[in-house]
Order: sequence, then structure tokens, then C-alpha cells
Amino acid sequence: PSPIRLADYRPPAWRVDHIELEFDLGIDASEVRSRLQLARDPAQDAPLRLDGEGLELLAIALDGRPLDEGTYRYRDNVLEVDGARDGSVLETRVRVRPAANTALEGLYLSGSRERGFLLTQCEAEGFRHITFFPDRPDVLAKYTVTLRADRARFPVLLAGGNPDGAGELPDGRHWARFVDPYPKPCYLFALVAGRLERIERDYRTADGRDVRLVIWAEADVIDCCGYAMDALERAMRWDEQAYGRNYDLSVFHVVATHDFNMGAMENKGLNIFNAKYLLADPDTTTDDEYRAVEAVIGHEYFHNWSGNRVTCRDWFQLSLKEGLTVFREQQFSADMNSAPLKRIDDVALLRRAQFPEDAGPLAHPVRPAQYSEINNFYTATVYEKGSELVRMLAGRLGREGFRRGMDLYFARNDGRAATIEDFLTALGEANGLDLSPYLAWYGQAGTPRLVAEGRHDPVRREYALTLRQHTPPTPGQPDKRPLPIPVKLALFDPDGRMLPLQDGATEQVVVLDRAEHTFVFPGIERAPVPSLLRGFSAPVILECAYAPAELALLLTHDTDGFNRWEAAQQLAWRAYAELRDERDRAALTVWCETLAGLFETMKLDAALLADLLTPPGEVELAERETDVDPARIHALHQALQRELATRIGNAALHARYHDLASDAAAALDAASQARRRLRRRVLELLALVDTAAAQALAAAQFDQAATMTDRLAALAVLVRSAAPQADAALAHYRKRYDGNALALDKWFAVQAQLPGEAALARVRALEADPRFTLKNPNRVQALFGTWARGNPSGFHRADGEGYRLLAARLAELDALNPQVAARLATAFNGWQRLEPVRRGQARAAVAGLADRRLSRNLAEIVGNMLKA
Ligand code: HT7
Ligand code: ZN
Repeated sequence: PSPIRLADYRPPAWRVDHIELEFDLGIDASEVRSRLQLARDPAQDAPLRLDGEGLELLAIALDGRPLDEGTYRYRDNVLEVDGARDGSVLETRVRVRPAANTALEGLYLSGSRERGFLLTQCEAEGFRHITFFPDRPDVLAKYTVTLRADRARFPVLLAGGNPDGAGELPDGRHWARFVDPYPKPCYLFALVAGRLERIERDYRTADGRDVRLVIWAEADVIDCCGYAMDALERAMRWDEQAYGRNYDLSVFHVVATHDFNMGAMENKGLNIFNAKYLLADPDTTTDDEYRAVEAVIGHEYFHNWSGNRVTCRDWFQLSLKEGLTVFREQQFSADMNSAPLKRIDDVALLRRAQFPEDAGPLAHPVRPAQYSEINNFYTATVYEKGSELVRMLAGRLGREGFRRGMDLYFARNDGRAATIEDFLTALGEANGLDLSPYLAWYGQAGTPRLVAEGRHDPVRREYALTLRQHTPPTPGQPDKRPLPIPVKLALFDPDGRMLPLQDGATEQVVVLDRAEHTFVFPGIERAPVPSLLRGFSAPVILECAYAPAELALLLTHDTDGFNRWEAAQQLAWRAYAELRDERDRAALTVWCETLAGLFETMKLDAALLADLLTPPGEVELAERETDVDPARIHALHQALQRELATRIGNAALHARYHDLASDAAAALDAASQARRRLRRRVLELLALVDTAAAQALAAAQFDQAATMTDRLAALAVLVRSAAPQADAALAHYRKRYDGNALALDKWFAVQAQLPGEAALARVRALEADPRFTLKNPNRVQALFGTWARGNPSGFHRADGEGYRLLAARLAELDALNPQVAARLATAFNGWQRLEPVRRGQARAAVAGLADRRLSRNLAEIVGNMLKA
């Protein structure tokens, strides 16, 4: 099929002002009646054409009259109807088949036929699998939804909007109606029906509306929803305070499902969550997962304004809601937890997931210009880089200016389907600024390189900082323009003190808005050490020829927590290169000495210290290389950390481990979490230099753990170090958590991380396990996602067996769930930069896939992968 292009956007020829939906729900077959109140754009003369996929059309009538055969056509997923006028009413009745829907898009069954429940997923284009409709985000309609079903099998009936009546029907059936007063695009429609339990809380909004908050889950996990409820309340308060945004319906439903293609979905008034981002309890949830639940709860809630009240004109504008909402979610998490640690996590994710995307065959702008399958564009670029662009704008406007701009954006676009231009215009107008130069960031793919060179002139007492930028070509975009790059900076004197800059401030933002510019700082007596891109003020790769001692100074003295970590990362990168190239060990020595010094002082926050002690991962190291050999990178990565552990010393590591281990409580406060994070890092380092002792400690930690964080950390050390205790621990874990899907996912994932040659046999054994199924996206991600995307030395085998196994499973998975298959296939990203033997093997596997009959989703990914 030919791609869909942004340049071809036309407003809809037909709108739907009101839709009435009636569902007669059943597991194998459900019937959907729809009544569309149509409005025609007088400026256009197109026939009425509605999207519909896989629908069994049972009846159709226009303005109350059944239509004759020749007056409508349903083919190629489009229903075309003759004779419709402005104000016409189109009624259809269709049948859909939820239990047979393995793609988890449209109306489907979660769980078993006997005990599972029905639910919908409509973003991006799932609504067309439910009924006929102009399935595009700029058609906003008011929804009245009536659900009917057998009461015993489906005691709970939910749809988005406010409840508007419920009652009994003959033959043990019942009904419930919901009316949503806010016009919405159809991707925000949702229903849920089945046997579910609930927890509830009353909430009064800042503007005085009483709202009932309800979280729904299956009976066996309803006790794990309390943390999410607390997080929801925190998110609602935060949005009132930070953005002045209030909730707007009388009820807010949240539902957990184990069968979901993504993390969660912000359907109006009825959010649906992958259980992984909703359920939490100390026995099964790690500290990182607790934070993820809070973040995703916040994210989906914040969409109620950034996405729902103000939605997107078309799917090219996806980052308008996703980038903005990720940014809002990051601010929320930073406010609820530690801001510097949150920034480190977010940048580490950007580097791990988005930078490789932007550097490979799948690179695309934050606002893509074309797509074949929109589901392939829910990417790290649209989400994470999109958030970085909002962060740059927020930084440019300052706290109050950004709030003024956001207020204007929401006021002006409420109830509209907006564009990224609308966003920049509102932010700019509210502040008397022209922000249009930032639009270039949305249209240009690739990560800019920012080269910094400083020169100190002792005679003029000046420091001149020259900044240059260039962006490497990406597929379809050979020539790049300079972008506005805000560089937040500070200067440190050689004693580690910050120097006063403009107006006595110690921090300043300069904006590089051309290919090269020199910024001059007067009154600088001694050659300073610049701290650049503080807080990661722009999503670029900084190249600055720091001496190792200068990085050590920043690592020790920088007042920006993020840049301290960044200095450690830069040192580690260089230390790695020294080991790889068998060069002098200048950076390696400084890295080890400085970190060992910080380790000894005991002054640093434990979580920050844990992060400082963590060098870039194997995926990031590979990012900077050509002829990538993942096995060698793994060996060097281990060697690098072994050097650090050796320098810190067995005795110090043991002492710190025992000191941290003395706190065995399951408390969730920041200090307890920080201790667990550092304990894990210390144990990992110890495993590299005193392996048997570390394995014994890990085995004991596994047996006595009071939290999943400690249990899983210990299990990971045992498995990855091939400890003699590993099998018993795995068996014990398996038995303990056999009925718990989320805990079992971790059991699969921890083994999929087994490094090197041993991984393949383990993956094969695990996929034969009775608990493995290709039908569940979380399980697929736990096993194949962890292995192929997170374990380079285990996946990228020189004999190509890893590639062939993944390709074979992708073909099977594609027939069941194209969205999940396409996402997993991105594991092949970067194959062109592998060393020649692996490159040939990977290419053959991808090409073999391309020769098969594939879904549009997988075909687009595989095709792009081979194009570049
Ligand atoms: N807006 C939601 C996106 C989403 C999704 C997209 C495609 C296929 C299935 C999906 N489930 C959810 C999630 C979010 O970003 O909030
Ligand atoms: Zn989102």
C-alpha cells in the first residue's frame, strides 16, 4: 500500500456530531448497533466513506430507510454509502468476534473464555474493528453508549463518560448506559465487561467537582491496586497545582488487564492499563516498578488534558500529545521523587532507546512526514525525544512563561484537534516570542553532534567557548539544517568553585542557532572547566576534549547532579576505549580513582553513588562503534567494571555490602530504595572480583529478601554469574510465583539476560515451558524482548542462530499480533553496523522474513530495515 503523507492532509469531508452505540456483548460474537448523526463539509463534494475492518455487516439504513444492495459498497476496509446529506442519520448493525481477536485491537477477550473479560483498545485505529466510522482523530463526536449482556457472565459493564442509567432485561440480561458530554475522537472510546472487583475513593477537585475514582481488576489481584490509587490521587493534585488542570467527569475508571499491546491507554474516563503498570505489592514489585506504576498512572491521567480535551489533528501530530505528556509525567515523577535521579534515568533511556533509533534505518523525525502503519510510530523518538523538545521549550520560557504558554494552549485548543504549530504558537504568543525556529527540531531526524572547544586568554582574562553543530544524514534526509540548541552551562575554577557569569549568576543558557558560534565570557582569571549541557539541556551528543582530570573535577564538584553522572559516563566511555584499543590507561585510572574516592567518603546519596558506579551499558557502547562485535563488547564491559571493583577493593565492597544489608526492611521510602539500589550495584561489582563469595551472599540475599528488589537483584547475580546456586534459586522462585503472571515474567526475563553463548539454549528451553505463550505480549517481551533487545552478547551470535530463531518466531507472532511482532522486530535495528560475519547472518535473516507474507506492520519495519 502507498504511504500516508502529512503533506496530503485534508479536513474530513464528513463529520459525526453524535454517535449512539448499542452493544450486545458475547465472548464469541458481539453485535454492535451504531447511529451516526452526520454533518457534511459544504466545501467538499466527496461521497460518505467510513472505515471498517473485519466487520460482518448485518443491517444498514440511511435516514430510517434500509439501504438497497446497490446503494452502498463495503470493500477494501471502506464502506461507501450513496445518498447521504448534511444532517443524515446512518444506522448499521455489525457482528464482531472478540475471542478470535488475537491482535488485541478493537474488541477482544482478556484471559480465558471461562473467566476472562471483554475490553477494547482503539488507539490508533482500533475503532474501525468495532463499527463503521471516520476513524481519524480530527472527527470529534459526542458518545452515548449502551451495553447489554448476560448478568452472571458480565456483572460489570463500563464505558467512558458519565453513568446514565442501568437496569435489568429478560433472560438474566442487564444493561448500562454512559454519556460522554465531551466531544472526542473515536480512538478514545472504550468499554469493559466482565467479572471484575473494585476499589474506590472519593476525590474533590480543586474547582469543587466530586469525582468517584474506581480501580477495577480481577479478584486475585484487586489487593494490589492500592498503590495505584494513591498515585492517581497524587497525580490529580499535581496537575491541579502545576498546570491548573482539573478532572471533568463524575467518575474516573481504571482497569487492569494482563493482555495489552502497550503500557496503558488514556480512554476518556476509562483508562485501561497493562497490569504490569498498575498492580503493585512488596512481594512482587521492584522499586523501579513502583516508580513506573506512579509514572504511567500520571501519564495516562495527564492525557485527559494533553491528548483528550486537546487532541491531535492527525497521527503525524502524535508527539503533540505523547511528547508533551511524557514531559508532564517526567516533571511529576521528578517532583514526587528525586529530580536528579529521575533526569539520569530519563537520559539513560533516551540514549539506550532513542539514540540508536535515530542513528539507524528506522530513524524518523518527531513529526514523521509519512507512514505506512501508524502503530509503528509509537516510538522512542515520538515519545522520549518529543519530551526533550518540550523540555527545551519550557527551559527557554522559564517556569512562569511556560505555564502562561500552556494555559493559552489549553484555553485556545480545548475541544479541538490541534497541531504542533498550534502548540508552538500558543507558547510563543503568551510570551511575546517567535518559537517557530524550534519547529525544525520536529521535522529533522537524527541526533545533532555538538562540538565544544574552549580557549582561555589569560591576558584578556577571557574564556571563549566555540560551539559547532552538525547532524549526520538519516534515511531520506541527506542534508541537515542547524537547529536552535540551548546549552545550559557553568564554569568551574581549577579548585572546583563555580565562577560568576552574567549578572553574577553562576549558570547561564546560551543558544547555538547556527552551525558555529563563539561565546565569550569576560573576567575569567584562570582556565576554567566548563560544565556544559547541564541537566541535559538539549538532546544532542556532546563532544568536548576534556582532560580526564577535568572530568574528575566535574564528577567531584559539579553542583548539577546530572552533570556529575555525565562526567562519570564520559570518563567510563574513555576508559572503555582505552581497554579496547589497548592504549595508555589515563582515563581508566582517573575513573577508578575518583569513584573509589567517592565510594569511601560515604557522603554521597546512595542512589546517586549507585548510578555513578554504573558505566554505559553494552547497547550504548555499541552505539559509538562500527564493525560491532557484541561478544567483545561484553567482555570489555565486564573488564572495565572489574577494574573499578578491584580499585575499590574486596574489603571495602564487602564492608559496604554488609552495612547496607543490615537494613532488611521492606520500606518504600527514598532512603530505603537508595540503599537497595547501591546494595545491588555493590553485589554486582563484588561478583566480578570475589565471585564465589558474592554468589554466597546473593544466595543468602535471595533466601532472606524482604522485597522483590532484593530478591530479583540476587537472582540476577546468580544467573548471570552462572552460580552453582542459580538453578535451585530459579526453581524456588518458579514454585513460589507459579500463579502470578507478572512475577513469572520476571523469571523468564532474568534468564533471557544470560550473557554469551549460553543464552540461546536457555531461550529455547524457556519457550518450550508450558507457561510460555506467544499470545501474551508481556510474556513475549519478557523472553524474546529481553533477549533480543537487552542482551546483545546473548542474541548476536556469530553463527546467526539467534537471528534465525527470532525471525522464525516473528513470523509466527505476526499471524497472531502484528503490533507486537513489529515492535520486537526492531531488535534487528543496527544490523548494518555489526562486524561482517554477524552482519551477513542478520541480513539473511531479515531478508528471509521480508520474503514472507507479512502484516503491514511487520512489512514496514522489515522493509525499512533493508532499505538503508
Ligand atoms: N496513547 C497510548 C498509546 C497506546 C497504543 C498505541 C498503539 C497500539 C496500542 C496502544 N495502546 C496504547 C498509550 C500512551 O502513550 O499513553
Ligand atoms: Zn501517552
